[in-house]
Amino acid sequence: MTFTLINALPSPFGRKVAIVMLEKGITFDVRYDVPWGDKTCTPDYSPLEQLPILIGADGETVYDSAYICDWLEVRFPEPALLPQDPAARLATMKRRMLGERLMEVAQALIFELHRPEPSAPWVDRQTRKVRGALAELDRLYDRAPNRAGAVPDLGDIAVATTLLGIEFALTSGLSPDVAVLHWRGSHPALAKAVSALETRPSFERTQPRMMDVDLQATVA
Ligand SMILES: N[C@@H](CCC(=O)N[C@@H](CS)C(=O)NCC(=O)O)C(=O)O
Repeated sequence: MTFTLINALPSPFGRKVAIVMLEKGITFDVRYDVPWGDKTCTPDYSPLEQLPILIGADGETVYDSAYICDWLEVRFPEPALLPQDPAARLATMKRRMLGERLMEVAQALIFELHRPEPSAPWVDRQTRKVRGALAELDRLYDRAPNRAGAVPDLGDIAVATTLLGIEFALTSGLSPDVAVLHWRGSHPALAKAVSALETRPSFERTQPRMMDVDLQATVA
């Protein structure tokens, strides 16, 4: 059975799904799309008009990266990316939730900074959330240092794709250079966990790349 993943080259949400599929050994084709563009195909498959979207050979469509990962875990349970033990499972789900929410607030901050007149209170609010989520995740990884050497679970994959997505946004110029987004130098436990994952084939094969996206035009 072959899947098609509708994705965007720089998307951390799409990368997370691609990594989960590679870790589970699921074969898939990729179709690239720009969801903000006039020619986007996302409305044909998702009422939320966002990618990633997974299309099965039977035409079933699955959307929203978190739900796609859950769907894959149910349909393809091996290798398991969520632990069975209840405490470990909840810890994984917490890291995953923080990783996913962090990407959303970082994205909201970046979008706001692209506006002609960013709202200072809104920027402050998103900045506090980014700072808080990074500090909490660093604390969680510091308390569980063995995560850095373990086979990644859904929490690790969500956290790492978010952090690497933020880093890519900075280095590619998608994001203005704001201090709070430079997580690597200031969060040693996160830096260690991400370094251990970056060299895995699933991460190497899904490195983010630039696409022709004009965020300023989109948000202005
Ligand atoms: N919660 C969604 C967020 C996905 C998301 O923000 N995707 C972006 C591309 S990276 C998108 O499609 N944006 C278009 C829009 O929000 O209208 C998920 O996890 O799948």
